[in-house]
Amino acid sequence: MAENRRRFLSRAGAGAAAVLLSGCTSLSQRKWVTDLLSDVEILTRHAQRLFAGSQTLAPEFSKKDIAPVFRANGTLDPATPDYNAHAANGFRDWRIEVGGLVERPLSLSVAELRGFPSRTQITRHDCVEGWSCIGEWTGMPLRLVLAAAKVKPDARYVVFHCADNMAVAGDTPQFYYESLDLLEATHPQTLLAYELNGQALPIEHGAPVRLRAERQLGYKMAKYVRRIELVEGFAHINGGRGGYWEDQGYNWYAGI
Ligand SMILES: Nc1nc2c(c(=O)[nH]1)N[C@H]1C(S)=C(S)[C@@H](COP(=O)(O)O)O[C@H]1N2
Ligand SMILES: [Mo]
Repeated sequence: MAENRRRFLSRAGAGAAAVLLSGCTSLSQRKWVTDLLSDVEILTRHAQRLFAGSQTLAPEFSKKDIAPVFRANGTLDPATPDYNAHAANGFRDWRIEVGGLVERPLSLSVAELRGFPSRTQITRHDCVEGWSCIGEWTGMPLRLVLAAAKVKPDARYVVFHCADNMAVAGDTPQFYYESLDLLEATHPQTLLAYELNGQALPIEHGAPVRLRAERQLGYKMAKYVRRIELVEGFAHINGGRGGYWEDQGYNWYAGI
């Protein structure tokens, strides 16, 4: 019974999000629509957390369910001179900076990430554009990174800054970014992933390291992570809504 209700709620939530988000490029220009979306979002978040519990795991699948080709979406190659140089060097010198509201700022290479305990999970990726794909991800649980950095008590969100510039050539650079609250960031299935299906992460999927947050829609899962920043709020970052797509009108809370 509880299980049925949970399934119903998560489907209803995903359905509502999909309906509200379709065609949101033009709708989101209107302020009343985004205000309404954020009210609905708060209700959805509260309802889901009330019924689903804070640490419920997203479903995991078996090897036979893995898609032969994992679909790629959004940026497929950041292709900046800096990124190209790192790629040519097998990302040996790539470092992820962890800073902001932490007692111990970190700078982690991919080799160092691989030295921590890892988690491997076969999960389904759901994109708001209406496709899903099952793949096997391996990475370092983000909660271990946060524990190593010693998050300060006033931190509430984790912001992921990426290496891909979303602005058209000639415009002010606008790098992809995303954010999670600490509940989602410390969830056991939230990883800094460096492998897909047992291979080093390919460039189109976010090499060398991308976020996996398995209870969230695809756009939350930042690829090409360069910097992780602990903050009290994100109003001061770019458009102020906590992510590149959120700044264009998507919901900040993308729970499924
Ligand atoms: N840095 C960055 N991260 C990103 C995107 C992007 O364009 N840039 N696209 C997002 C979207 S909408 C989806 S569905 C997934 C796609 O991940 P994939 O290419 O591994 O399928 O990455 C997300 N993370
Ligand atoms: Mo997506």
